[in-house]
Amino acid sequence: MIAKRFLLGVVAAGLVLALLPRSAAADGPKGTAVIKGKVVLEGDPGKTGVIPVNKDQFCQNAHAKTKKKVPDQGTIIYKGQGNAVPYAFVYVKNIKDRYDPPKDAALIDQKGCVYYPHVFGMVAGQELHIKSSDPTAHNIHALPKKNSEFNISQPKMGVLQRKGAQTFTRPEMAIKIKCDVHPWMNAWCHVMPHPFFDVTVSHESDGGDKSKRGCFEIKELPAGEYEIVAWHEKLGTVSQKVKVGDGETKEIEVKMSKKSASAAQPSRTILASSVQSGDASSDTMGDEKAAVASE
Ligand SMILES: [Cu+2]
Repeated sequence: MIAKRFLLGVVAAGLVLALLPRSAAADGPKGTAVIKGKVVLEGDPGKTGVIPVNKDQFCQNAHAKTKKKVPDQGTIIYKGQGNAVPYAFVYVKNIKDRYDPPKDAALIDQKGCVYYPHVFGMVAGQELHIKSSDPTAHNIHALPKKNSEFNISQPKMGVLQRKGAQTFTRPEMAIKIKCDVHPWMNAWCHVMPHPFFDVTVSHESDGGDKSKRGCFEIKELPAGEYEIVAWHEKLGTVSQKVKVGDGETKEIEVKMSKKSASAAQPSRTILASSVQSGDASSDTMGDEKAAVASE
């Protein structure tokens, strides 16, 4: 009798365990492998585009102190640093496990009528907080295809963090984010099912380290053979296979070119009047020899 009760207890405990929500253990495996490297452009980068902030007095004033033209972030190539490509989204394609989103929210800021960061990644389900550092009106309009669209007006400075309101629940590449008040304001959000991605380092104004421009690093990978994909809004996507073992760091160079642009997302339109002739790059990037990957 006692043995029978014990057996029933074991069966019941097993049932409870089996019925526990899978989310309790949804986070996929992490490891100790690292894949890092640099994204570079092969070929002539052309000139850096300039955004027409002068079409709005507030936006113009916000940049008046620096007396520099405001670069179109998607056209910046660091010619003086081996044609380093900033704002490329680099990710691992063939990860089968699903991962829980991090508890910390991602943050996008509207500052001087420019989005920071210009390109970012999130894990599906992660919160997105939306900040405005500008005492002028913006609206932030996300245009996903697989997730819910949102369009929020932001008449004041501050951080919007309405729980659940700005979350992309499904993986989706290249969600365009724009401001309907200032048509040059654009950002790109990539929603991934896992955390194995990075954005190549950009200008210091967007949190970049000058010595690491164009570089990326994907950490905590389980050992394996992976397809590494790099996406850039003007240069399209390229991929390569990389095999990496436990505790190993593999360094790669990712080459993009105008040819790879044929598979690109639709390019942002830069108003012809906004692209200055002459050496806008040295104006915009200070000591940079930045130049544009022309369209
Ligand atoms: Cu705006």
